[in-house]
Amino acid sequence: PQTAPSPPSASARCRRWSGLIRAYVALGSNLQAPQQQVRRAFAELADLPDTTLAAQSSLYRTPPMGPPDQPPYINAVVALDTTLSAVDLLQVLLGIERAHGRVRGGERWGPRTLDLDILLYGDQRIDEPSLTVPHPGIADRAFVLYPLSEVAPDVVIPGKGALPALLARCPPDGIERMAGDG
Ligand code: A4P
Ligand code: MG
Repeated sequence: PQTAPSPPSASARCRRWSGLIRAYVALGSNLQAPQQQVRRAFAELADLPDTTLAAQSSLYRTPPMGPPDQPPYINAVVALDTTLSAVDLLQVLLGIERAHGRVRGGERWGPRTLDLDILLYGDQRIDEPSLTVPHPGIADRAFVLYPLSEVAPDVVIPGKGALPALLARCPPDGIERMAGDG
């Protein structure tokens, strides 16, 4: 007797080519000339294969979340149009972090030269050991929501709601949009 083919695993589904996807990536840096780290990362993201940099936010100076004895962060968000799968996008982002001398293994939420997090990948929800999308912290972090609102004011975050409602619940505590970047 014939058996039905088993459905693809979550991992296989997320690796499958799925056409052009709008993804949003958060950038953060608070070590070694953070503004330059973020500006350099904009250029590197614009050069990624199979990917177009569709929009970039201003830079924001933000108070550190986590251990308070670390420098302020520079944060920003970009919109990417990509045919890379979510896991391939994560791999190229980790490569850019490594090229910026990112060292892992310090304290939780400790300082870093460059952090690149996938906030959204289309309207997909991904729950794998190495990748959670939407990014789990997205809805509570002013340093993510405010720059995101510059590039995607009305975006809907799967499982969390529309951005304007999330912004209304998240005061812009101490974050400062820097003039002249964008
Ligand atoms: N990973 C899972 N999901 C994702 C995703 N959506 N995007 C995995 C990117 N990576 C994802 O990441 C560890 C692993 O998470 C990756 O290898 C990937 O497989 P990591 O970058 O080494 O860990 P992390 O970023 O240090 O940890 P965590 O807890 O995610 O930290 P956050 O949430 O990124 O916070 N304060 C301000 N003002 N601004 C900041 O940007 N950032 C942090 C770090 C702390 N305080 C901050 C800021
Ligand atoms: Mg990260």
